[in-house]
Amino acid sequence: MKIIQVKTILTCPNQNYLFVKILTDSGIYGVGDASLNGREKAVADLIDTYLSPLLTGRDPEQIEDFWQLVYRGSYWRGGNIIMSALCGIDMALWDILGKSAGKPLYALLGGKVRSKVLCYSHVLGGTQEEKIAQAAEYVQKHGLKVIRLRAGLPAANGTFGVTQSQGGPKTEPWNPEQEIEGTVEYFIRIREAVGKQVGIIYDLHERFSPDQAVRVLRKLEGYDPFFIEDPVAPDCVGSLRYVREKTVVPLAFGELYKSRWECLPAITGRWIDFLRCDVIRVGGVTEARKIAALAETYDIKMAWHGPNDVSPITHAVNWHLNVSEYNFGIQEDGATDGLIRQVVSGGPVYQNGYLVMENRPGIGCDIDEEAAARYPFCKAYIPICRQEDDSLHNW
Ligand code: CS2
Ligand code: MG
Repeated sequence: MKIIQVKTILTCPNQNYLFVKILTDSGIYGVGDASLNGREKAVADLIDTYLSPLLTGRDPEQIEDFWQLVYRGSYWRGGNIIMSALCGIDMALWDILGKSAGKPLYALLGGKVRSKVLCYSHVLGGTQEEKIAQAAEYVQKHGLKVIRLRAGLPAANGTFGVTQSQGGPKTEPWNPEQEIEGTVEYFIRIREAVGKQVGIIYDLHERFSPDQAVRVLRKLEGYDPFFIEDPVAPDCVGSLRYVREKTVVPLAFGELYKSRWECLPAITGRWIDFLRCDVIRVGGVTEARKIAALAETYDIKMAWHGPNDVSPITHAVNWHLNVSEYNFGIQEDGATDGLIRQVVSGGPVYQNGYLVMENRPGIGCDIDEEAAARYPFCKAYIPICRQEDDSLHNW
């Protein structure tokens, strides 16, 4: 079998996505997700200009060799643009392998060790009262066992990108002292509303400095968080260790890591309980399974990043990893309903607190290219944060 064409598909069904479709001379094709919120075109150009010519004429089964060719062979290793491009291709190659073997991706990864995937969803709401009502409804009506709250403005419409082209990023305010108080009060109110049996995750979204994060975490210790996500930013590696040494709250980290080497200090130092890498950011299935194996070696559970800004293709890949990896923890289930469903079919489905998926060869998703063309790319930025003195802060 030989690769005859590599297509990039840039589309904006309410949110920009970048897909890769790899066609072979056997008629089998594979699909992958290379979306990088706010930088989609840069990734598409890398694939179209540099990577597609390297793929054409190759045997699609040589997945590891292609991964190494892009990672090491370009000399300039890694980074978000390269790894996202590599991921879109890597997913599509695994999809081809599964389809040609007539097996779902999880079977290629060693087979199922569980039948369904525990998941959590985001409490969005508007006012705090609305959020509390929404959390209670998630649990009582929809059977969610774990819910997720978030620091700052919630991931509501427009926060993640886009319904129309933007001239520049939207600015949100950030006041750390108010946020420390607000975070703790909000968590306690939600705990009272949903009861003791429900897991509560709080994504601090890299917003707090190490000392502020410790203040928040210590105050939350008595309220049993399932885990606290990204209490600090990843730039200063030692900050996570500083926080870890001062609290007993379970910690989750990793959505900004771009390789297994970046994960190493947190894994080997046991600074975290859940590793939350993003399959797209780390370069696809090939790297994801190595990262999961490394984490398993150190008794750390996986909680793959699954936000609203990745497509059902990535949610499906997460699902295949989750059912086949021993050290599964939980899966983030960012909403994938809405217009994207016109473009991508397949992917996991929510059922009473878990995600389930039909048995199909490969990843189990397909792209409707005509539907994608109906929603053209729309330039948009991730928002930014500014403090009261106008200084820029992590969003
Ligand atoms: C968030 C992400 O889901 C999460 O945990 O941190 O939604 C993140 O804000 C987005 O992926 C940014 O595009
Ligand atoms: Mg997060």
